[in-house]
Amino acid sequence: MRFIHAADIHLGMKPDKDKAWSEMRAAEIESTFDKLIDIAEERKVDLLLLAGDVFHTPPDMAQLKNLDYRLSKLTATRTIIIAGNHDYIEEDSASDIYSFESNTILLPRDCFSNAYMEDINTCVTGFSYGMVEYTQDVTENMGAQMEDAINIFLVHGGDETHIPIDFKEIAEAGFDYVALGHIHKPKHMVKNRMAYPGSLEPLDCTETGRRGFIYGQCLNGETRIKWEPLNCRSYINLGFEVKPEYSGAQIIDILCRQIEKMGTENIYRILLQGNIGNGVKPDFSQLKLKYNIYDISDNTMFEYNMDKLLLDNENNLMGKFIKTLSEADDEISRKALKYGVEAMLATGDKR
Ligand SMILES: [Mn+2]
Repeated sequence: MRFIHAADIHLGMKPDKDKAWSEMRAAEIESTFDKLIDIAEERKVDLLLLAGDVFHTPPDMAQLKNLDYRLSKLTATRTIIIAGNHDYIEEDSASDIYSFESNTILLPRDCFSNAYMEDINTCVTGFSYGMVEYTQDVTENMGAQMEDAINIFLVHGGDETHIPIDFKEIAEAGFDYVALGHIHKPKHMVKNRMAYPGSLEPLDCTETGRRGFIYGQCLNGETRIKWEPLNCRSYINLGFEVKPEYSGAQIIDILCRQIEKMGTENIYRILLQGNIGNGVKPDFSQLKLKYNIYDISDNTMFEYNMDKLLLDNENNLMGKFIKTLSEADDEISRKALKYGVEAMLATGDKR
């Protein structure tokens, strides 16, 4: 029995709402999901397991019809879905009453139920959210449901307010595989037995690194899984050590080359550190125009020798300013010191 396990697709979400690429990212969430369906079809897997938050918000009829249509392209694969905290099933809501035409089962809300498929002798046990939060571990005392069958457990959650799962207990509950959802970073909880595939596309700037799905196989009582990347764009934190001899144009040029090397499709958060030459102000407008720049933090310090500056200005405003702010060793004071000294050097007014 071969399967694909994915979760946290968040169809309908528009990431980075204030950024130029927001609409494009919304479309990519859709197209990467289509890619996943294509892969399931190519490999003719027996099961497609979707472990919650397929939708970003509880879906309406039209969204469910779209999903149903897309899943109907699978000719050899059954899809088993649970609802998560984002797409929880309210009583009499669209997902509560929708009946799929494709070979798809959306497990019911607020209780554990089993989907047994005789031809592949596999029992999938799962729980759909019926509300946003579960502070109780509803998985307590759950175990493999069928003897002499492949048993798969489908659960969304794992933090305090979204089913605080006792992973150790579940690991020993006799399931051949536990397909988790909710945590957006891919994570193997127990080797070949229990895993979060992570979101299919990264959904905000904190979700750095690749995203993808799990391809697995249960054969003769043994489960093997492999995580595969699928996302089309990644968030990258790009740290850059500025040197005092760099001109502004040179800084921009080096950043361009790094971005070209790491992939122009990615979304960058740039962090400038180190010492910048006196009065050097890189012009980031071209960079922002050409690439996907999420933000730029400038933590550079001017190259001046603070001790010498203090000595030369012992009895004036600048000296007093440096002395006062140097004593407080926190981020804001460091920035204030930098901006203040910069302003006084620029105006030449130190009194
Ligand atoms: Mn979730």
